[in-house]
Amino acid sequence: MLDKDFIYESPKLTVEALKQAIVSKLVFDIGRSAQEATTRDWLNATVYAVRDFVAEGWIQTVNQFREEKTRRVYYLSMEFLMGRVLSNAMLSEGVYDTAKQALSELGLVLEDILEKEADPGLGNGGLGRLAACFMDSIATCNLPGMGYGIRYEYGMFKQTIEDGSQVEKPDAWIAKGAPWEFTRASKRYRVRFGGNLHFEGEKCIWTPSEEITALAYDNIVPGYETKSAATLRLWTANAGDIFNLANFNKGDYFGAIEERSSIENVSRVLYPDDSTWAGRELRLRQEYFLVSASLQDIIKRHKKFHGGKIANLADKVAIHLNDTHPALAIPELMHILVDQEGISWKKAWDMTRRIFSYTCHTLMSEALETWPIELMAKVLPRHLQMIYEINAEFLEYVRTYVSADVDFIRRVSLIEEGNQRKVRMGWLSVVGSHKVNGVAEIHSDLMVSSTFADFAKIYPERFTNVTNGVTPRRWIGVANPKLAALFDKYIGTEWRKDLSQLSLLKPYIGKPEIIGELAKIKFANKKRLARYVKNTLDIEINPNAIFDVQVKRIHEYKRQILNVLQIISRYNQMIANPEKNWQSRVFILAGKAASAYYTAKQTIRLINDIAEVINNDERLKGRLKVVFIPNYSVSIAEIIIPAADISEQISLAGTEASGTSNMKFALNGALTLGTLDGANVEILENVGEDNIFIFGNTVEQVEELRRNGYSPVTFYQQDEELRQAVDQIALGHFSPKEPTRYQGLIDSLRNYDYYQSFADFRSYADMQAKVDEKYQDQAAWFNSTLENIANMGFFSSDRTILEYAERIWKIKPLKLEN
Ligand code: GP0
Repeated sequence: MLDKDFIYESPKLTVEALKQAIVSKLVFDIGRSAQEATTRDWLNATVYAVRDFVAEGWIQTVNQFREEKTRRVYYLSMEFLMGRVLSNAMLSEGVYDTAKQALSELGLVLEDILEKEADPGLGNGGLGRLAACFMDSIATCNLPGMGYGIRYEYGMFKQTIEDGSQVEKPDAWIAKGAPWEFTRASKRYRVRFGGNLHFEGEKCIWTPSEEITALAYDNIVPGYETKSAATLRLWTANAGDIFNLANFNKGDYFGAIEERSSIENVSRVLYPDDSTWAGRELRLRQEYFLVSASLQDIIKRHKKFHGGKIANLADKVAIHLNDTHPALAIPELMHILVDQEGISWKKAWDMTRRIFSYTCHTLMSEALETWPIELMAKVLPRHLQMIYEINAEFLEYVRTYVSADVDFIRRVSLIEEGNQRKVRMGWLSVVGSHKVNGVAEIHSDLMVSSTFADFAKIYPERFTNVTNGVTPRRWIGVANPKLAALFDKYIGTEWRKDLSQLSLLKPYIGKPEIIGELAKIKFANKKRLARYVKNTLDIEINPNAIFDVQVKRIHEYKRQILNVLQIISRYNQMIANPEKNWQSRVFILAGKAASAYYTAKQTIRLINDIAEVINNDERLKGRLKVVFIPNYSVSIAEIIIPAADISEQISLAGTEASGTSNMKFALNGALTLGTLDGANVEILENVGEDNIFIFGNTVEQVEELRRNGYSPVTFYQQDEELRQAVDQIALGHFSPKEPTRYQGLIDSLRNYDYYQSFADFRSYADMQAKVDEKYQDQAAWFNSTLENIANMGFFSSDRTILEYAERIWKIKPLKLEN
């Protein structure tokens, strides 16, 4: 599959040596003979062999960081959506072909083995996957950094489709074996909850009532073509050590153990909600569990490197908050510095603010975390106390230097007043950090003018933008080896570490040879996806059709419904004008709905209902197909994205913070069909308007419509095609057995349409017609995809992470010893 001449090969590992290593792992670590070994046994043996190889460089990196006592960053995130590890690790180490050959000599096929690897879904979507790309870039750029997260026993649920509807199943990924991780038996920390406070003079004493133990599991994140590797440390709650201390102290042995069941759930399951906030006690406990274990670990390591000294912590440590989920780290660090280390409040606060930085990933108000005071008082009384003190001091500052306006003060207070008083975690994160960033230019601008407008008055220099990026190693190297080989052939291999080199493709724009090769690669990837669809869903799709893809979480703001309306309208036109020379299309959708999100689940059902009608309508002669691919995940994305011709990025302007699949698609040679939202805006700036299909209202127009009382029914009445599609759904055309199935969905669209799908329908449908037109001229199309790719170099997560390193974390890449 990979073109031998252009792939970096490790000089050190021979086929023979790797073969021996794999067999030896099989026998001595797994305890199986080659005769009785299953594919999974061979997978594990291969992983152990490759892991040894990666571990060497990893240990060296860790040692060097220690010796150089260098400043480092710790990335705190409730989600890391890492994806499968083996093929990425082999490519990074330059042993992919060696392993392929070694396994083949053992009578095995590497690709079959790769398919057996579990895909740990320890994240929901964009935010978790971004954290994974960042780890890859930290490792590859030799940056001194480490990630901290939770080792959920159950990650994101597995989605199956039954009778057209989403059904959630637990994904017990650890049960299949987690051969990559290293258990760190010696890294155990106690995490405490509950109890009460009392004061001894000035000093606040917290007596917790519950205690659990956090255990560390380390995952190596190999850097590409470098010995350097990063560590992702994931915490697990140790059931054996969970006690209710209060009961225990009262001599209630049984009660103390009985409590376990409720508490030991801390690392059991990932909250499967993307962009909305659950507000449940277990989630608060999870957040604190991550924060407490990680900070203890960070401080212990710091002291060990610096002779027990803590005064220089802020010079040596940067901690990044991936959204507000780990924001309790701010009061936790204050608690450690003030209560345990005896540092003065003023000094501790100064250190805290120098240490923390925070990324905001959304503008959606329902995603902003606010914790009820009573809940926090119960679970984390000392932290609530700390937050009150931080707030008092902050509001004093605001009154003195910014504004004494009562309304202003009420708005910026860390405590929301009202029936139920709440702690505002976003506000806490801004006040406790020295830098706050959004994830695309438009998002960072809107953040400053809306969500954090008051704070931008108080701390204007604190806000900044760092546009997201994605790792080319996984999203081109692993996912699209043929395209990677094409790049290698024309511009050399350096693009993997310096994606701006894609611009070296520019001289080839308009050259038939490369354009032909590009078209062939796309076709091969489409055939690969068609095979997958045939095998899993038994649906035939034609690789000569336009593959039009929308894959992402199902959410109203992302507007899968707009896509559906357009598909139905296209279907109607095709039936009405059968003589027309219709461009063949396959609409591919995938994504999970939060389990409690009714409208999103209805949307999935509607997609499957229209697919059923359209795919079985023989009048279309197979020229239109709709496919919903179940269980969207990193490994399925790796098959879908390289096969796309059109990348649907159609959120309502002003709602998608950045998007990151938009970058992956464009890098893989799809053209973007999108609104002026999130990073689409910067993609347009980079690739130029001839190579992207932009439609729909701008943020300003969206706001104006809202201000003037947006009336979806007006658009519905004016546009016959829209009206027909909407009525068909409403009247049960696609759900004949239950005609009223989508009544509620449609009523809400006709009356409110909060995300203004009706307003953008016409320009969207017209732009889709332009897509058909452009696709007619294949040479022009693939020339556009080439120009598109050549201008996408900016969107590497290496560029992103180096911006964070320089402007926010103030850390420097390490010069590695050989
Ligand atoms: C944002 F607020 N995102 C959140 C959240 O809770 N979860 C999440 O995945 C996403 C944004 O929606 C995004 O626009 C963005 O690119 C990503 O965070 C990373 O910044 C699309 O996935």
